[in-house]
Amino acid sequence: MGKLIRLSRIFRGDGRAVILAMDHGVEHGPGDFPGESINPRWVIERAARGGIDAVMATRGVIASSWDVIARSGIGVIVKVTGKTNLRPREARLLQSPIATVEDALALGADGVAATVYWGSPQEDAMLAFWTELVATCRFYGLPVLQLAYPRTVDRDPHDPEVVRYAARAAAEVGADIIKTYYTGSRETFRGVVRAAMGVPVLMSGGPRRDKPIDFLRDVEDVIAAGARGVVVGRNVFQSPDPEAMVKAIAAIVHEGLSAEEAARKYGVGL
Ligand code: FBP
Repeated sequence: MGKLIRLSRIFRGDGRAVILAMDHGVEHGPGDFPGESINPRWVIERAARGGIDAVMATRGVIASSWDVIARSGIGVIVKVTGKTNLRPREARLLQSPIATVEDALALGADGVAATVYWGSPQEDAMLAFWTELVATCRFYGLPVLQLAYPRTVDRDPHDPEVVRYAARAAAEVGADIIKTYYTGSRETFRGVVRAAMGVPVLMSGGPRRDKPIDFLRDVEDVIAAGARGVVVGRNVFQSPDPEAMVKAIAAIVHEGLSAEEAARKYGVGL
C-alpha cells in the first residue's frame, strides 16, 4: 500500500508524470547549469510553477530546496547512485552508491532512483547494488525508478534493440518505473514500451536541443508510443524560460496537445 500511495504522488490521476531531473551536479559537474540555474531552488521553483509532478535529484539538491519542494507539493525521488565525469573514461561505466534508502526516507522521499548501465563491464556490481536496493525498498513500500541505460563498449546507446533490451531487463529485475533513452521513432519506442511488460516507461531527456520544438516533438512521439511521461533536466534548466518549457511539456503529456500546439501556446521553440 505504501508503494501505491507514493506512486500516486509521482504520477497524476491520468497515470502520467513529468519529472525534473537534477542530478547533473554529480553526473556532469556544475558546468551543466548556466546562469541562475546553478541554484537548484531557482530551477525547482520555476519547474514547479510550470507543472512538474516530481523532482528526481541527489539528496543535496533536495535538502537545499526542501521548502520550495514542500510548498509546491511535488513528489520527491532521491537518486541513490552516481558517478562523476572526473573519473578516467574507462571507469565511467560504473555508478556508485551516493545515498542510502534511509537517507532518502529521512528526506521525505516518495521514491528512489538508481542507474544500471546495462552491458557495462561493471554490470555485475550495479546489479548487486540494485538487488539489495529493491529488497530494502520493498520492505519500506518505496518505489524504485531505474535509469536503464544501455552502455556497452561497442553499441550505440540509442540503438532501439539495446534500449529495448535495457527496458525489458529493468522490468524483469523489479523496477517500478523505467527511465530510458528515446530510440528516435514512435515505432521503435512502442517496442521499448511493450518489452517493459506494463512497467511505466519514461523518456530520458538528453542534451538540450537547439530548437525546443525538436524536444517537444520527441515528447509527443514517446507519449504516442505509450510512454507514461518524461524525466527531463537540461532541456528545462538550460532553457531561457524553464517555466514555459515545463508548461509546454506538461501540456503534451497531460493534455494531449501536439508539440506545435504546446509550443505556440507557451511561446517556446517557434
Ligand atoms: P537530461 O534530461 O539533462 O539528459 O537528464 C537526464 C539524465 O538521465 C540525468 O538524470 C543524468 O544526470 C543525465 O541525464 C545523464 O546523462 P549521461 O548519462 O549522458 O551522462
